[in-house]
Amino acid sequence: MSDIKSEQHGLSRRSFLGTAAASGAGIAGAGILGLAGCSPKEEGQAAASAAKADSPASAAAHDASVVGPGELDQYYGFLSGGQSGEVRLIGLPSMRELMRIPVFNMDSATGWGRTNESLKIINAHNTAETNAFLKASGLRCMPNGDLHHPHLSFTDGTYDGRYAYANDKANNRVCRINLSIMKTDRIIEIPNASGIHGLRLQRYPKTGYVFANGEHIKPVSGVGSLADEKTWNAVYTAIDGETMEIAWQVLVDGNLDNGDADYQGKYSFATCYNSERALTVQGMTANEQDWCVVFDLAAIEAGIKAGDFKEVNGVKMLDGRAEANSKYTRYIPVPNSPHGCNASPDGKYIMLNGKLSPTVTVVDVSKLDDLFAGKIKERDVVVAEPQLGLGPLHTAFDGRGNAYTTLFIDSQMVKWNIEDAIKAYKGEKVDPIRQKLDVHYQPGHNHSTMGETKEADGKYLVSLNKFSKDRFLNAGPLKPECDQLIDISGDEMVLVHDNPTFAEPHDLCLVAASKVNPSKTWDRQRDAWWWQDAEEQAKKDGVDLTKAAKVVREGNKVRVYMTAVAPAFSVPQFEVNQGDEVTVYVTNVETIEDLTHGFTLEGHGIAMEIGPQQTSSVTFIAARPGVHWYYCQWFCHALHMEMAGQMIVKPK
Ligand code: CUK
Ligand code: CUA
Repeated sequence: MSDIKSEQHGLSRRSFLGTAAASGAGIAGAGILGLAGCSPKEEGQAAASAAKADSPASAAAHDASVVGPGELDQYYGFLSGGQSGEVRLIGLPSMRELMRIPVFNMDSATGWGRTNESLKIINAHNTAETNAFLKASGLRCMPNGDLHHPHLSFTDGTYDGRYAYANDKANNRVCRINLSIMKTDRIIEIPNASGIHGLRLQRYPKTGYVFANGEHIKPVSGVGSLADEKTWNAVYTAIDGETMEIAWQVLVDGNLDNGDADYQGKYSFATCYNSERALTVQGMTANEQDWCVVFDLAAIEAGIKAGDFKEVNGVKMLDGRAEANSKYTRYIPVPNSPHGCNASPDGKYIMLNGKLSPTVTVVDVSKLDDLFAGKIKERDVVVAEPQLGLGPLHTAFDGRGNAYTTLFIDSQMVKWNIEDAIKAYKGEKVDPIRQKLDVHYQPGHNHSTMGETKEADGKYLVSLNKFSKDRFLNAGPLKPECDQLIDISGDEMVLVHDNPTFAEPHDLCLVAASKVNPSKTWDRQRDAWWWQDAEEQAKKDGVDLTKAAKVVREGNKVRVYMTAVAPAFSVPQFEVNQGDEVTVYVTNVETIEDLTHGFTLEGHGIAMEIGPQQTSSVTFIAARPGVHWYYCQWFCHALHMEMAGQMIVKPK
């Protein structure tokens, strides 16, 4: 395995690093863990040669990513924020960050996780256990999340610009982002499953189902026993993308990792790295082969109709375990602890990335009917298994028959031809590998423009690298990640740009700009659901939110209604008693774009965004006697500093 060389640079630091990593590893194939086997001296030498090797190519092609002042990008990128819990919107090819969309985090700028409107969305579908936990902990909402996989809704195999969905591995949640306002509009917690990780969508006829993999095995109510981990299971979940209700769950064996769905609307897939059902690294990596679980969607729907399920914590759960010999699932053996799972844009193949095996396993989707009918065996659906390099994690496509796989240990992108890989598997003497390109360093996901749709256009590929090491000015012990842009429009991949990113992009979607059309301001009619509670309360108080300047007292509850028009709040001062429960409603009545106001109340942990035509509200206890200024925290006018007021809190 260690003789795979970089075609571009001969035996560069990558093969060197890969060799060191592989030989430093104690257990077979666990070279990923062996990265620590690379000494600082080796890293330094290697880095110097890498910088030299790359400079001609990057300099020559640098222009390709320059989008001048005032010019617009051609693609949106929906980038995961990993353990930052947010989604980031970037532009391609400039790789400029356009926006951050808070989801599973709390956000100081917009008040996400603090405003009444955001808390309602965040907490609306918590399980009873989570609500009890929040209460016991004195938390308003889960303050963190680990967002890996943002993906956009489909109609007929391509993006329809309606929604994005993403997972939270840390707190077992799935979100939906409404692309017209670029805000999270639903968050649901998934019961029964643990470690919601892989997330992909039904492509055909539309989304449809949102498929979410439960990564961690645990005792599932009514099936597993705490005392015996061999009875623990993972749970695969299908969510209705329109209602955001859980349609069904399937009980499966082994830790589910990543997933995808076909282009025909018949099957979905999930890789598994722990067929051993072990709880330790040694145990999980013991087998030479793990598997990919295939789900037969029509069979599952028929099973639900026929009542072949158990209701577990309010969810319909079918039995798809390996030993159950279920009609709902098949387990395809795949070497070795496979990770990424990617459908090719021609709709023909599913790529299963070997991670601890240097191979990608290619499954022919057209053979799955026969597999489920019992006419062929599991491995008969495999039509290629090219050996590509060390640590294949994820694969992207150019729509011209080529695949691009990230090699984590080799720190490379490998371009290979799918049909040649199939010929080689049949025994023909062809080499499917077209090119290997160094990336910096240790790539995880990659994604090509429109590459997970039938409209894959083969223009750009982004490599999301886990380590930046020496690539940027040292930022301290915690280094940024490194996102790299690769031009794939020609015969050769060319690295054109890289930039640092904060913790920690896993995945992204690259969408033609024409597919997404966000609004320029909020729409009081269309978006009324956002401030529905405020509207109802205002009606009871005889207040029109868009004209309000009113303080309403009801016992120890105080409601303050105001508008924001540059450069003033309609209520410049209000008075409450210490201990009152105060709700402030602010409506921004500006009609022009980019005139966002804010409301920050000093000393109360409160700040919120109020976009043009939006209403935002926040509730708090006036526990601190004295004078507390509130001010607009979005620079909106020459008199922005003067856009302020005072809350007077009279002591008890
Ligand atoms: S996983 Cu991160 S590199 Cu969560 Cu998609 Cu593969
Ligand atoms: Cu309104 Cu600053």
